[in-house]
Amino acid sequence: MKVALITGVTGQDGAYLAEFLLKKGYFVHGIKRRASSFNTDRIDHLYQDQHESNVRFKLHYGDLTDSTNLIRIVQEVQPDEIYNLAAMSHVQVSFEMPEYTANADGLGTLRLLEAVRILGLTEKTKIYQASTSELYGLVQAVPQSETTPFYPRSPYAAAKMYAYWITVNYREAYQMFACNGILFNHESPLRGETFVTRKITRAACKIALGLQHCLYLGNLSAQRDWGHAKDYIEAMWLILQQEQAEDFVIATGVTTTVRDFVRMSFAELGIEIEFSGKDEHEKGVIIDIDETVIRNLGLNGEFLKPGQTVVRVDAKYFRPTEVDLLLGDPTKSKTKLGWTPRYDLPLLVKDMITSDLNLMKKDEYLKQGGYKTLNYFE
Ligand code: NDP
Ligand code: GDR
Repeated sequence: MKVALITGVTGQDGAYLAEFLLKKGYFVHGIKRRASSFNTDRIDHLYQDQHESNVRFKLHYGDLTDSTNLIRIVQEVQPDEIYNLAAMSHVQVSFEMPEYTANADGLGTLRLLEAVRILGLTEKTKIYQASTSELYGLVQAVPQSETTPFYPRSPYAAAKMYAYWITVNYREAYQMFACNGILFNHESPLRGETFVTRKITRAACKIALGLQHCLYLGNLSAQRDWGHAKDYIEAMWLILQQEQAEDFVIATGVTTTVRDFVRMSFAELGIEIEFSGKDEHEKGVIIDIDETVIRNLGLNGEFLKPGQTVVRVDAKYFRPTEVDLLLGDPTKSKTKLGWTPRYDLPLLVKDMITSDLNLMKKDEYLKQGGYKTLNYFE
């Protein structure tokens, strides 16, 4: 039985990857951080009682900032494959926590590579490093491929740049099977709530149900190449199944503005939005409500009125330095890995809206039923 170790198993990609590898028959070990409350929502459905026989999923407490902990886990697990997905992954937050981001995202990768080397596992253990399209940063060329120069634009991207090169270096210096997947943005119903797509799909559903009035966003003109996380974790696995260790761009080859993602999300709920104004004054106004669609979705729509502003720009969401345009060239992954994404953007938006609508309807139902959250401080 193949053994995989996933860092960042409690995150969006970690959850999908763990499920995918379990289905492939792997024994999956995951590293989770100790937190004061439960942080395993995304993987609770995979939980296996460790007292049962045939257990194939095990969690270990750990942190990428703790070398001795990583060495102990790698020694205990003896993994055939390591997927290093753990990171402080929020670009805007990295401007507020640059040193921690460098430690976890940059040095954390080094610590893991060193653990494998020190333990003499360089021939056994393959390593996948979660690299990112943020490395391209300030646009040098489009579409961006494996040969496009990097120009990081945030502490996050600078830390990931170190992780990228140290992975390449360990491959060349110690003949380790260590690869970078340069993944463009990928989203899903499990996406963290503060990344722009999920923030938009959650808010659109809440607004449609009258649970929220307005959505505040930053730069609506940023363009991203958005895919579905389910497709992207499969590419991670394919990268480690190749004969040779190499780096791959994983992307859809289609780019879209944040503004259009907003339009598509509301349209999925039967709500048409028109943007007016410019830059920080830009507003998204409802121009039409398709009552039939709203009714078909089981929403009453009574909260929405044509002319109502449901999106506003707030300067606090702008970043000190922005990445304006990401558009990936997936030619190499398509030809060498045989990787083809199943989701396009409209399908991704549909999946996220369907899921968030279900979540929000639960909230609305509880609210209508008079349920109130307990206040422990009263
Ligand atoms: P998430 O933010 O959803 O998950 C990050 C994971 O890392 C969480 O499990 C988190 O734990 C864990 N983590 C954070 N800091 C540490 C630490 N110091 N030690 C151990 N674990 C830690 O990210 P995604 O799943 O979206 O992304 C996975 C990886 O891929 C990340 O490295 C990200 O930078 C990279 N990436 C993501 C892309 C995307 O579009 N999603 C695109 C390209 C790259 P906890 O749950 O406790 O917070
Ligand atoms: P990104 O994702 O920075 O590309 O990093 P995010 O969804 O945070 O931002 C995408 C674009 O949307 C603009 N934006 C906003 N972003 C957020 N979060 N909140 C807002 O209110 C908002 N308004 C506009 C941003 O300025 C940006 O241009 C993600 C992460 O998953 C990284 O870990 C990963 O490496 C890259 O994708 C590829």
